[in-house]
Amino acid sequence: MYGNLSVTDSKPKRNILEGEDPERLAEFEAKILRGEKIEPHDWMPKEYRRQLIRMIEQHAHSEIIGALPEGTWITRAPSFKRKMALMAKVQDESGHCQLLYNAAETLGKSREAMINDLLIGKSKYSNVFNYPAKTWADTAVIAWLIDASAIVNQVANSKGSYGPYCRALERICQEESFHLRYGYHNVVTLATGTPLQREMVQEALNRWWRPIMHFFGPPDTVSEHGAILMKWKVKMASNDDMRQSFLKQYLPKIFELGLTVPDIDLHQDAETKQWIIGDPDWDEFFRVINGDGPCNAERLAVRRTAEENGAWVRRALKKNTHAYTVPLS
Ligand code: BYC
Repeated sequence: MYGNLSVTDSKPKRNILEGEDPERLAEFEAKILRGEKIEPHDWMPKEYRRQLIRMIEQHAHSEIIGALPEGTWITRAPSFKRKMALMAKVQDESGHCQLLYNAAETLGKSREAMINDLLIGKSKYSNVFNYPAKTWADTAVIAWLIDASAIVNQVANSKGSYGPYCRALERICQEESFHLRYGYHNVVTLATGTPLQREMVQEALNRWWRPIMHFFGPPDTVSEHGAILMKWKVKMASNDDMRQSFLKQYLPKIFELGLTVPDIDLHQDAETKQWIIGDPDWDEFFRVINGDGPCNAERLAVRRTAEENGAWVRRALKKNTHAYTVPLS
């Protein structure tokens, strides 16, 4: 199903639970099994903390960088109504990153350290935001299908084990559902518009299809972290299962609009009804997430400039915090 992609067994596996107290570990795992939430002051294994920081931090970076491809279209939106809606969406995405950085901070990594790791290229963020939004139709496809992908993933994970992350995801998903409706409305408008508008939206879908397949992460046979994250209910389904859930929900809607996807091997298994996709070029996925995508350098450069331009505001806020602690008489 995925070309020649396979797990490499050459790396020796480290014991991720080395040094953990077996009794506390058993108690922690039993709590998760009972469906209870883990809160910041509860005991947790080091690996649970490390994995959560990695995943929530990547998610926060994805939101802040994710505002950029659509953000470039605010000034070029085709009507005042569309401009207002797009501005609200971009603002929401920036709000999501605040919620997520807050959730990650409860695990002990400071926001400054997270931002720094993003800016020096140490931390990852979602592959999809390293591609350009070439036309207005690209923003429509992003808002519909990338937000739909995010909802599939985040609604499931909001039922997970870490309290602060789950609560942030619940709020985020409510806003993403508005984004999805907005994106779908845009896509329908273009798909039922002039032949040129139809062509534009089909081209945008062709450009975004493979990155969207990559969005859910590499196949389960290759996913490094999936097994432990699912055991500890951080991820509520595997990458392939999330991808399948998206395909089942959204392929019929795409076809209903008379649009196609650029995958000649795509078919539905007659017995299982599972969608089987062709190889979406996993080499490209790994190149992009490791820094060599069409827009990686540009995206980080924009964030670095924003960080530098905002430094004086953060300095001023820090100074004023002291002023506010002095009681007014
Ligand atoms: N992009 O072991 P695996 C949004 C990395 S933003 C980049 O399967 P895991 C929106 C992975 O990190 C929402 N990297 O990983 C915003 C790992 O590398 P490291 C974004 C990826 O964690 C604005 C390696 O590949 N969503 O919706 O078990 C506007 C091996 O992977 C990707 C989230 O962040 C990727 N797509 O599963 C519009 C959801 N996939 O860390 C919309 C939260 C994998 O070892 N995250 N990698 O160096 C997750 O659910 C999981 O982390 C993933 C990956 C499913 C993404």
